[in-house]
Amino acid sequence: MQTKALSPELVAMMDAYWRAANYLSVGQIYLYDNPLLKKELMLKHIKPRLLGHWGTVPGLNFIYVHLNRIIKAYDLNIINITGPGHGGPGLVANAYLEGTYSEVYPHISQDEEGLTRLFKQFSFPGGIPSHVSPETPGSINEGGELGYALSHAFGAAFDNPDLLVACVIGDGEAETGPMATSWHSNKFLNPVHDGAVLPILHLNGYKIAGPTVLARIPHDELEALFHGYGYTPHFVEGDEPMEMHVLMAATLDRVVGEIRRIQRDAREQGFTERPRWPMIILRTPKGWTCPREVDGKPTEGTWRSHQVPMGDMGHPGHVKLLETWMKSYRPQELFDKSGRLRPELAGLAPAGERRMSANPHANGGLFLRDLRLPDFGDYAVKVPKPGAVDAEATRVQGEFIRDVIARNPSTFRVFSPDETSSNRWGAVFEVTSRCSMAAIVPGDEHVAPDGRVMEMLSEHQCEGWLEGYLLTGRHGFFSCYEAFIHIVDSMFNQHAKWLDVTRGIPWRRPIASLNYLLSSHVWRQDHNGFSHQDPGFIDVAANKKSEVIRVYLPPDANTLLCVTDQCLRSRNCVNVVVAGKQPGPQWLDMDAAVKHCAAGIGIWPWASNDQGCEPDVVMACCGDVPTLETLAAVQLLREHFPALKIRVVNVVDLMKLQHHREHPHGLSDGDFDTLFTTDKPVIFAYHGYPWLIHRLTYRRTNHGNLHVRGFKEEGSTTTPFDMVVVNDLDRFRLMADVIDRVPQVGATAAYAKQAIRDKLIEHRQYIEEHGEDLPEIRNWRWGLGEKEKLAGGKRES
Ligand SMILES: Cc1ncc(C[n+]2csc(CCOP(=O)(O)OP(=O)(O)O)c2C)c(N)n1
Repeated sequence: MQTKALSPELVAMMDAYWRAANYLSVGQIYLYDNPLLKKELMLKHIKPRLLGHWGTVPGLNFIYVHLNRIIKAYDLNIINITGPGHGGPGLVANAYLEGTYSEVYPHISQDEEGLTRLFKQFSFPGGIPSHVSPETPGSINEGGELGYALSHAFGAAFDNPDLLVACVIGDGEAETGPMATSWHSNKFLNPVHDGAVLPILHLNGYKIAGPTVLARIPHDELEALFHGYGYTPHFVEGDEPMEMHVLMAATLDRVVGEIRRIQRDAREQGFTERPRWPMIILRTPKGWTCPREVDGKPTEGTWRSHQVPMGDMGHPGHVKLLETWMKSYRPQELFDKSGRLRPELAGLAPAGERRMSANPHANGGLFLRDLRLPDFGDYAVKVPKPGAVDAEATRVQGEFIRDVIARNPSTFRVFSPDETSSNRWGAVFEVTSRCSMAAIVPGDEHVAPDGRVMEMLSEHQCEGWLEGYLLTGRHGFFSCYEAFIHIVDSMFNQHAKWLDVTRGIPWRRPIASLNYLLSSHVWRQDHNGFSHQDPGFIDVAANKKSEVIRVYLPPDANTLLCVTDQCLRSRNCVNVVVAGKQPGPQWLDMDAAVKHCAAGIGIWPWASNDQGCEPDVVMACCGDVPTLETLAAVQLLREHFPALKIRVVNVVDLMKLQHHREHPHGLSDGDFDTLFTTDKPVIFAYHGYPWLIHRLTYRRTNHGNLHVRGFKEEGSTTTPFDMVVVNDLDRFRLMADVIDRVPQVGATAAYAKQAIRDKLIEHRQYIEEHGEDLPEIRNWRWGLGEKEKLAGGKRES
């Protein structure tokens, strides 16, 4: 195959550039000193602990130099996503060769001293990690946990019409679930207003220690697989560098031509049909160019080259072998005596922001603009007095989100695994649709190629797309069932780690926060039952660095609106918002909601009767259903024990419970003690697993008196009230908890407890006969008399 653009001179130069990148990569893995091998290599020049991955690196470097060529030849705007992010040395080497590395880290200068530091810092205490971590300029995908590269790539390309996202996918990585589903992203990429993604499947044949699936299936099956996914696969296969350069360059020329044709057609004629985007299948030897054999065992082209091809450098002959290997790249042809890359080679790299390591899309905060937000107060539910009206909190939130979409037509998207409607955000379909480039048939509702609602039934895909979208400077919201957000626990982990690290990197600009709405939550999974009941994502979130984690449990629609506005304005955080979608009582008017959310936690005076004195008990609640049960319990208590002084504390911002030295939102001990007292019983009704509340408060003065009720893995397809009953979170149980802990309740306690027991028996008999909750439970309202009902009086109908 020929390519006009590639003269023999250019091939030779590109090969030299590739050798330079490979040399710097090997140097990073092995060398402590003597970076230009000016002296004979000795053991003392080698790091004592060799930590890194070589096998994928020569392939990554090969791709890089070829992308550089097309950036220059076609003036392309490319970012490069490295699935096998364990190939960190390669990407660091290229950022260094392009000069970006020295610009952001001036002490890693373009000379022998800088080279020494570059080599030493890699996988070294006080230095940089071994992966394409946030410290690596040009990276938006660490690739430590494999599987997310392609979803990230498509997320980056959405609404970036001029961007081409090259995405290297390891053949091992291609075996992961998230990667397997992410090939379908091409059904969601609109060639009119989105950029392009070029997947480069890197078949180097092996994972850590075994063969990969895709490297061991016949060519026609492989081709058919990717054809079936809707791509045009282009094969680049071989191990002879000069031939491979020519083949790769020619293939990239064709690929660029195809991408341009697709985009031109779509942009001139509008979207007509889903394009068949090109992709590359690159088959090269694993560890390409490293020693063929080490200690008599094949190494180049095998799994043995995955990490450090020669680990034990004390072994006779290994130092010599390393020296021979490094000298095979002919460093004296690549770097001048001072250690600087020769100018004719340096000239191969693109300039300025066209360098993939300096492309601002890979430092998305540079592009970030505040959203144009409507006034959330305009969506307020009118609440004449607490509990007077019912509303579906997320439906109200959906109206706000609808207008965020409308006002930000190219910088905000909604992501959901098919739950936008189910979670009651249906209002968004008044202004947009579900995005799809695939066939649309009569009967489809709200499906269109330019939709802003990204729905695919893969939490991985949604999470990956959103992360890619955020990391390149845009905004979004992920709406998910609470139980199934666990599917992306580890993706969330990786993103939270990324955010945490970027906080310490001055050149990385803050990005929009990752916002989750978790609805259809544990307490109201009426259709689905036990499998759908799991509030544990909050616990996962709470494990991460407090600086990047926020958890909100707004008790009603107006507080949910405030919190949503807050999330959309926040930066560099993960905001977890848990809110119900079922009709429920509304507690706060907008004015009160704004004040309550600003504080994050507070006494609800209208529900309390301890004004002017010490309370006998604090009834705390966090989450919409626990708040409802708490208020119902408070009402019962006040009717039965009028002298009892009760304080009601509601928590919207869960992290308020933590100490202010442990979380930026945390309360000081003084403020915590003021709310929760230092010695009174606290009955805490919590949305999730109770132990988290203990964990957050274990050092507080009054922790010994804290009694937490929450979800304890009791569930089924049953009535809403029975869910709280079986988990001991119901109003009667909370009332009993108070009776058990507060001596002041006095002589009437025995009768009240008996009435509670009888009521719970009545509840069970009623639901088993009628299939729904007792009318007095269904129709309960704050402020109505309960005493006679508890005592078995007249029932409402
Ligand atoms: C999800 C996940 N599982 C396991 C690993 C451990 N791991 C690191 S590299 C690797 C092999 C990767 O193979 P491939 O994607 O083909 O990359 P390459 O061969 O180019 O190094 C594995 C299993 C990981 N990083 N992420």
